[in-house]
Amino acid sequence: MLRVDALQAIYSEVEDRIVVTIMGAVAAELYALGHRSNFFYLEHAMGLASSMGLGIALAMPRHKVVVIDGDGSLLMNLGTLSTMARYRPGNLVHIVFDNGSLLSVGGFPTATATGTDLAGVARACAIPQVMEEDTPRRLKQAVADALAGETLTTIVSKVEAIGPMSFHMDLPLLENRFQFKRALETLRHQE
Ligand SMILES: Cc1ncc(C[n+]2csc(CCOP(=O)(O)OP(=O)(O)O)c2C)c(N)n1
Repeated sequence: MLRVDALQAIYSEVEDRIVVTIMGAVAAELYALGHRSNFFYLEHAMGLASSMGLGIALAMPRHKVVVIDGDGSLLMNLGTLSTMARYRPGNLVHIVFDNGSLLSVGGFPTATATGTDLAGVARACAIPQVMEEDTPRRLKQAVADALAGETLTTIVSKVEAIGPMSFHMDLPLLENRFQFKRALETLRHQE
């Protein structure tokens, strides 16, 4: 599965949700599909998109939060899985695109390329619902089901180590940060 096809498939499920992504290739791919003020692309702080998503999910329990993670990023912050499982917000959906690679910085192999099983780690950390979906159609269904439910979910999707032609995003970090903050405030005022 190409990650860009997976993103295309889930776009309609996540476009109105609070979305936090890791930086790099996947951020550029989602941005190219259509930026929304409720999307935040966490630059620089590798590994912490899930931690940021967890904080937002706990602070805004009436809203669904989707984190789009990568294998290299998750491996850098594996403890996030036990922290997520400890607080287990039912409004958090954690999608991990596992391409076995640090694609955004040149494609060095990660530990999932040598056998680490992130879905297994998530289960061992007590994430209550862990799924593995490797086609766009199945992933879309899994995301829809997780968003319709009230159970903290991690979905691991194996994808090819292929990224976009360009990582350019015409959106400076600070602009994204202010847009996103206002989007969250608007959601809060609707409560
Ligand atoms: C603390 C830290 N270390 C390293 C980097 C450089 N860096 C940016 S993206 C990236 C790779 C991310 O890998 P992964 O999560 O697997 O996503 P992919 O690039 O494969 O889509 C790295 C190493 C960084 N930004 N911060």
